[in-house]
Amino acid sequence: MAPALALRVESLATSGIQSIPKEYVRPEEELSNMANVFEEEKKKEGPQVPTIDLKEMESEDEEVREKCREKLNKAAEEWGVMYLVNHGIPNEVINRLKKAGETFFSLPIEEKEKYANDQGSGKIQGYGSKLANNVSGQLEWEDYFFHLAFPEDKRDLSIWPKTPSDYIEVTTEYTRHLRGLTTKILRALSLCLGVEEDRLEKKVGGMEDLLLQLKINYYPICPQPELALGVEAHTDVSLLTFLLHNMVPGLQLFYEGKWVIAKCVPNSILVHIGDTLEILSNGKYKSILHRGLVNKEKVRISWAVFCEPPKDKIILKPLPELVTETEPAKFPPRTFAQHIQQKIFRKTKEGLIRNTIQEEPQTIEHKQTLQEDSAKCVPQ
Ligand SMILES: O=C(O)CCC(=O)C(=O)O
Ligand SMILES: [Fe+2]
Repeated sequence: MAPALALRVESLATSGIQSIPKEYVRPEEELSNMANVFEEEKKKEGPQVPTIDLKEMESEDEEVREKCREKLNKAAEEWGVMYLVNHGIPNEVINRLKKAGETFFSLPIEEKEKYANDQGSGKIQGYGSKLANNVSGQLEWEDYFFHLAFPEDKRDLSIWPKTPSDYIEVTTEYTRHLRGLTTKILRALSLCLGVEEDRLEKKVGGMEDLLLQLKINYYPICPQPELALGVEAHTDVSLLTFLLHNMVPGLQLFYEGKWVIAKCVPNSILVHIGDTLEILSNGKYKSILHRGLVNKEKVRISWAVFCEPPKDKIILKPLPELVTETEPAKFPPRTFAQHIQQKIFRKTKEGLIRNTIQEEPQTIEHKQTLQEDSAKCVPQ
């Protein structure tokens, strides 16, 4: 069967259309708080995503380190997302990584198509756009490039961009730094949870099995940003997600019942607690709902690195040390693949209900195809 052809959002955006095709128009209930991102970003009032200064984590003074861990713990409990500053990754490396992604996306679409993924046949790495799932037909205003970046022996460098010529070198350098930072954060969070310092790192597979997957999100200019979403509301399935962007605002976090825009904090990396960590921590840490807005003026690019446990090798469930009689396990055991599958299944069901399609026979059919599909989906 020929691969399903995805329409690139970039080609739509540059075609001169004044209104967006109906597949990109979000349903009424999603259209709240989609005000102008640039004005929102300037506002001083309202809740602000916490900032963790990692220099304090390295202090010689145990009291300073302890205070920093307390802040990290609070941020992970209350928000499930935070900015990391003084994270130790050289600015020069980050700037080169961004430049490489921008250069790739500035190539003509025909050039990028040479790297197109084929989601239907399970080839999920490469250049892509969301395919309409047949439930709601709903699409997102973004194209992306997705590939595994760590461990290095699991990478398929043949599908990485060849332009710019330093793409592999700078991405490798960034991911090595990020892998070190992942260990640092996992050690601190383990201590915050009151378990052995290397508990989380070992639980999720350590250096050999914990995967870092890079997704460069490319959000073209949108003629009707008040009707579209770059990325629809979701929580990340990962353990942690690290996020950089080109300083164009767009990320919104659902905090205390309201959408809050993430400020552009220079030299910071934003980190999300994902579902995997929410499960391991028995719900102490939250995987926050978030989405990506688009705008009329500037292309937005973000670099998300998802730290994920292997798909089938590890059973995810609350760490036994955190389960007590008064705090029973809040999540039944599952593999990472099963977790993704259950999530897609729930979403499909919601879509079916929304579209008032007869539920029973369709649901069973979808469940079957989704079981096959769960291993082949590009995370958000
Ligand atoms: O672009 C962003 O800021 C968010 C992207 C995101 O949530 C994702 O890729 O999972
Ligand atoms: Fe996300």
